[in-house]
Amino acid sequence: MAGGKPGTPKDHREEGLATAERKKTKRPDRYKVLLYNDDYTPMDFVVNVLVQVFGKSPAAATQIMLQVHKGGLGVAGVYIREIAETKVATVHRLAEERGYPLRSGVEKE
Ligand code: TYC
Repeated sequence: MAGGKPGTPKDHREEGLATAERKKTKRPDRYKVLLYNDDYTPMDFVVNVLVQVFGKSPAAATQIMLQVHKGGLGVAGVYIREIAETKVATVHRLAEERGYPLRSGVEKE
C-alpha cells in the first residue's frame, strides 16, 4: 500500500534529496464557513441548506440555524479553502434563486 501515516514526513532517502531540501508535507489550512443571520431568510430554508450543502443531520442543522438566529452567526462547516469558497458560492446561489438575503463567508481557523 502506498502512503504512510498522515503527518509523517515522507522518507526521501531513495529519491536523492538531502535532508535540507526535503519539502515539509504541510496539512492544508482550514477555513470555517460562516452563516450570518438576517431577518428574512426562513428558518427551514437555512436548515435545508445545512443538510444539503454541509451534510449536517436535521438535528445538528437545526441547532446551528438557531445559534445563527440568536447569536448572529455560526459555523456551518470547516474545509480547505477551495471547498469552503465553493460552499459559500453554493449558499449564495441557492439563496438568490429564492430571493433570500442569506449571507455566508469564510474565515481562516
Ligand atoms: N432570522 C431568520 C428568521 O427569523 C432565520 C435565519 C437563521 C436566517 C439563520 C439566516 O443564517 C440564518 N426567519
